[in-house]
Amino acid sequence: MSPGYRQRIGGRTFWVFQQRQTGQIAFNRNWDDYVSGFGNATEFWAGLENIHNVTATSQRNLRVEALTFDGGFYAFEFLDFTVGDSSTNYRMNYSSFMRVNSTINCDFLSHHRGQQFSTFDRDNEAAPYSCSTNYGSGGFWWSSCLRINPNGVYSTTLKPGASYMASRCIGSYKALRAMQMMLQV
Ligand SMILES: [Ca+2]
Repeated sequence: MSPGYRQRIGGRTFWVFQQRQTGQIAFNRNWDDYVSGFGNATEFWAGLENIHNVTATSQRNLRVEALTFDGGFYAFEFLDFTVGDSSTNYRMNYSSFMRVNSTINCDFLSHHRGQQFSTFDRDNEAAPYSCSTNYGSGGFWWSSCLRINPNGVYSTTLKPGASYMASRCIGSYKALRAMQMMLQV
């Protein structure tokens, strides 16, 4: 598994806990993999236990960056992001979307706020079917079901579809070329 890494952006330091840019690592993983983490230096999920631990001592700013196949760059930030421990199924919360630090005014995470984590083998969301199974088999804080799919299927070309690594906020669910999720530390 990968422990993620730290990077500087505009004078701030972020711990990158999710990164995808080639598709060489499959993200259709089970609960245990999402808890402990998986991947290599370029493609990884650092694990819910690690993400929980980083937000357990202090609320963090979440930053999500995305690149599109036509050269677009997007960034989104969220204030006071936390992930609970295993007894909550790693429930996710945040206080507000930070428009000032985001490239566009679109909060894809509000739909997911307060949700437990779910994977294809652990359904903790309210849809009468598995959101994970229906949308690419990745793990996420699925609601019923999504506005963003960071751990969805990686496509090497621009294709439409919510099963891909895609968001409603970016071209209305078109496969993205790269994505990072990180916490300010
Ligand atoms: Ca369900």
